[in-house]
Amino acid sequence: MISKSHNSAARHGFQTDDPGLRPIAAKVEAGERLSFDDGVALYQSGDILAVGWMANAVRERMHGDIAYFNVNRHINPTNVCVASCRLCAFGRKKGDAGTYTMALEEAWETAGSGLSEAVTEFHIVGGLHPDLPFEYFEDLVRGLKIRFPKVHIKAFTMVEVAFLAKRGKMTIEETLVRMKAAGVDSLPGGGAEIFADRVRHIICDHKIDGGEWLETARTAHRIGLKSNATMLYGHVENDEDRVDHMLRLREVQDETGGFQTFIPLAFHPDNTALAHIPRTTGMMDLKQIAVGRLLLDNFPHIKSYWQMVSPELAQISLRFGADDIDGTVIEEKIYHDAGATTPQGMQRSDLVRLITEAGRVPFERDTLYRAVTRSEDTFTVAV
Ligand code: V47
Repeated sequence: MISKSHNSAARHGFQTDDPGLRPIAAKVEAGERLSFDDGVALYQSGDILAVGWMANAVRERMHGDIAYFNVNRHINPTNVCVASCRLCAFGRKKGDAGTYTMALEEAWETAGSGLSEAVTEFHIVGGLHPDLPFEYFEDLVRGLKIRFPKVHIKAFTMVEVAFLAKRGKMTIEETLVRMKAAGVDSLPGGGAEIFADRVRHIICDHKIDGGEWLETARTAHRIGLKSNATMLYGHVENDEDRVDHMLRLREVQDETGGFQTFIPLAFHPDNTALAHIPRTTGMMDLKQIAVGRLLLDNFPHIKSYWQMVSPELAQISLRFGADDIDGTVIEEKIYHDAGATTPQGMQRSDLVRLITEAGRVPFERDTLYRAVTRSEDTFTVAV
């Protein structure tokens, strides 16, 4: 067990030239919950170092110097999608150029390819395909479990679950129960975007609304499936929309305790219908991590997903509230279709180096944040 050493934030005093941050700092120090107005004030402050200092203090209180990463592989079984989300460059209409749908054998083969070290997680998300039957997804997961019994399957966003339920004429609960029986171990956090209707109508009009996303998460947690939660920022949303999004997540988490990690996702505009929107900046990216850590006091983990914000910024985020930088990924399609210039994947050793050079202690986790130890080309999870 790696000890959690303490604690650089506590050693230095809080300083700010923004008087609006002082009452928030007092609450953070006392471990009090922040309000909606506090969230907006954090966003509106230009003092990123003071906001980051507070977030780092909370992060160190929870995790000491540990920074988590995992060895995972993304699989996107299809890019055919009935929704035409303006935010997305990945989905394509059936029959359009550039569509693909993996045959099951192909998906299983993809799962085992390109590995230099045994992965502990398959992360599976894809388009809302109009014709693929529910059994395709069950068989996909069952086949993976047979071939890779030790690998955790984190599969299908709340949006995919709700779509498959509707198409299969099942309730959300029936759908999730069948997925779990097939071998789904937890759910990724995608499709949350921004919950506010005004924003959702612009960026992803065809998706389930915010209330349905949260209800699907509640149901997953109730039947014993953990999940993550994302927030897509840097498009047409404002500070209030982001704070509202996080407080709605916090409310569900108070009820269920089923969310593991909050992941702010930086909007990539290239090749989307919102291509005129400029990319997010470093200040904005760091702010999301820090405000997320401060508002989501009941979320155990805040992930700075290196694919989204660059390895360099993910590394710095480890001092601005993040305790996790995600994984090796191996092959990423969704952001690369939208212009991401980050590598498609990283080696385990690259992640360890990023974390170590940030002065943190690398901790390889499985999807449920249990310690992973390696020998040769296999691994063991501490239970
Ligand atoms: O829901 C789509 C986002 C998400 C774009 O749970 C875009 O560990 C930026 O959920 N620019 C899917 N973002 C990915 C996802 C995820 C990723 C990493 C880790 C986890 C986890 C979950 O990608 C979608 C959407 O919010 N997305 N298009 C775009 N142009």
